[in-house]
Amino acid sequence: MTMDAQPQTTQRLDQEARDIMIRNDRGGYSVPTHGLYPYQWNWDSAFAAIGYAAFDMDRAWIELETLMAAQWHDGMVPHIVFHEVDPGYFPGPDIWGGVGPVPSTGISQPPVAASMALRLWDNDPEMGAERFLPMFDGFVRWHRWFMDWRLHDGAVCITHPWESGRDNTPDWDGAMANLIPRDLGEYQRRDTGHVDASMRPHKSDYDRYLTLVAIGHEARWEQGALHASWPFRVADPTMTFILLRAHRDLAELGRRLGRDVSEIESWIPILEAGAETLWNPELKTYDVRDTLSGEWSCCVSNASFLCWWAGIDRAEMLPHLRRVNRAVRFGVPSHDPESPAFEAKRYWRGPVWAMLNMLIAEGLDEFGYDDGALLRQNTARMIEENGFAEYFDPITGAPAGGQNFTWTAAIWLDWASPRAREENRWAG
Ligand code: 2M8
Repeated sequence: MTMDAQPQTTQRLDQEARDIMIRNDRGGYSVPTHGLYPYQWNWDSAFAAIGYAAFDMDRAWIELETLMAAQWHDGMVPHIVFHEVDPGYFPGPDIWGGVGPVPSTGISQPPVAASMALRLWDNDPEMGAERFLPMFDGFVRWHRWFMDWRLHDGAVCITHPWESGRDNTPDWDGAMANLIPRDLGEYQRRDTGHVDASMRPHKSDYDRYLTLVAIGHEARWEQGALHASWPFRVADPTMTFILLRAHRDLAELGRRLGRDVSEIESWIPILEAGAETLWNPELKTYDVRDTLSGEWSCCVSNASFLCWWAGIDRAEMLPHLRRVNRAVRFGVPSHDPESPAFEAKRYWRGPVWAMLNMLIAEGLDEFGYDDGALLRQNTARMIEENGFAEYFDPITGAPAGGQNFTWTAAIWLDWASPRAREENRWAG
């Protein structure tokens, strides 16, 4: 772990991060990066909002408002909003057949948005009530949609690897192997035209991703019809911990607005109990469980360490965190470096993701562990040395995936930059 950067370095990187955000701004929404991801992604936007908050508060709120404007009639807020069709990304709106008010995908993504909205309000006490009030009911309906359609024994499930945001993590290798892909004929991926194939999921993964999309599209994404027969349903710590925290934060937002938050508060103990069903007693970690086969994944991932963010401090987790971080130069690796499935550069099978580091570190801060401050410094150093990549090789720090990435820039501006730590009351 290292000392904070020199002030000139900080200033230069703050400017670079702002420039990236401005370049990725498409007017009302941000793309994660030019080329590879030309649309609005749900959790990317939530992180983008806190990045904008460092220099343009109005633009920060607009990011969330645009996202919520894509909310479906049933309450779901989609994982991608296809504002303008771009042939550079596959699968696009025609393949998804979303039925919302704006072309979109038919699944959601980790609901960090309420937590980021609370952060915006803290940063903007004068306008917080005015900007959040019109969105409050939409947020409640979205959170309720998860409670209605995604619970298994109180833990939150994903119905597509893309729903968790951790697309190709080894956590669902077992569930993916059990999913029989359809014969999809020829299709052309676009991601490997932007980024080296060694950093991306395999074709066998894409066959399954697209099979699930085809099933949902055929059923017009009607949850009642899909629920019983859906062939991929995995209880996931990412979703469970992030939604649990988001319920707490949404309840706080509702209280500030003088709204009745009893329904939101009633969801909290359900997810607290659900989180404990993700405790793998043999591995002694929070783990993924395939609800169809009942099998554990037996993986320690960066999502396992979101427990503190959710308000849960389990004694066994800190030694795991220290162990995986000792094995790499830059923590937190997305998969256990001691596992044979670990791949340092392949997307969610090993690389470090700055925005998950922020959530993990802030959870640690809240429980008074120094590990949070150390992780912030370590993440700052990773970005100083390697730029604003989509993700990073944890062993060397080498930038991987897309470059000039919105969420890495946003995380720098809001949290990792030494300036942010001084300015923001939440920073450790
Ligand atoms: C990645 O996922 C998309 C599909 O949603 C893709 O690979 O095409 C993931 O890292 C996801 O978490 C992220 O939101 C998205 C955009 O940054 O890219």
